[in-house]
Amino acid sequence: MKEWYDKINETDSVDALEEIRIALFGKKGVLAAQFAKMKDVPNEQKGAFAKELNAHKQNLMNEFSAKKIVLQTQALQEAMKAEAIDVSMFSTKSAVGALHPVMETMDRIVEYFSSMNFSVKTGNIVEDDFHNFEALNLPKYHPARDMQDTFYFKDEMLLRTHTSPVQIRTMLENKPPIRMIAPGAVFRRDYDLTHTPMFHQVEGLLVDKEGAVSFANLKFILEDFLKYMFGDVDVRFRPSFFPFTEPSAEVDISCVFCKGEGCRVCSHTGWLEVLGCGIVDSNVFEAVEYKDVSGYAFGLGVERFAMLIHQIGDLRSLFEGDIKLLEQFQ
Ligand code: 2NL
Repeated sequence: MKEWYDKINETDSVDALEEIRIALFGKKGVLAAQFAKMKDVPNEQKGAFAKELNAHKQNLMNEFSAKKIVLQTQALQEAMKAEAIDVSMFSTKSAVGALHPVMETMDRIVEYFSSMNFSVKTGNIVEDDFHNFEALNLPKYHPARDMQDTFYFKDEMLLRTHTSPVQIRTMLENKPPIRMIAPGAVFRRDYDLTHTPMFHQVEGLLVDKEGAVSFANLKFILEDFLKYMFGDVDVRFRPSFFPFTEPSAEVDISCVFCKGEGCRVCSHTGWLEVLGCGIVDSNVFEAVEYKDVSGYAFGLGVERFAMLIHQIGDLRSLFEGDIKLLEQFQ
């Protein structure tokens, strides 16, 4: 019997202990075999034999139970250690959020004009024909509408092709003077290297008394603005045409890639077109019933600004949600 105490004590796993239990206490186990010997023991010794065997049985069962608790506790602790989750541990690669380069650029544009006392207005993305076209001197069937062909709903409703309807609504709801910008998403039926069907615009409008607003005022603020955005660049104005301004101009900056030397990006001209502007056409003021006023207006594409600031080659990459591109602007 003695060796079974040692066996129990030396066991180091729950499984091995279970094998001992079967070998010792099982139906065909060691104890059962000892009790079976009772019938061969002379009668006068049976009492002492049974007493000793029962004592062993009781002691072995106590040893077994104690060992079982020790081994089970040990196994549980090891399992808990192995499966433990350290909730205080965090990945060193946790991502840092950042504004999309288009939004960051838009914020910077808004910041400049806010500092110049322009108020910031937003409006509807789904507009009607009057506010998007008619009031802006773009009558139905006017060929200039082709340039801005867009997405139509029923009943002359459409996705706005510029943020100008915000200015029209602001003029209809307020008396002059007006000094505002309208940032936001606009839609056109275009898709290539430099055009996406949705892009962002900031348009500006300033209206005051007749004779109070000159092209010189417009020229000053746009030059100052472009130097704020692009640093020490040259700025030039070229005559152009927009239906809603007369006279109109396109504004170029000296190429930010080659400093005006001539390169692929500026088509070897040394200049990059960044803005359209002009003196508000009298037909626009007529449409909103403004009398004896003068004003200037301008419009720009935010994606184009973001591309030039961050030197991004393909406009479409700004809309692909590619984390590798976006991470570069954190
Ligand atoms: C461009 C050119 C421009 C305007 C937008 C405007 C708005 C009103 C009245 C008159 Cl309510 N003009 N906006 C004027 C000139 C140019 O945008 O190239 N945009 C991306």
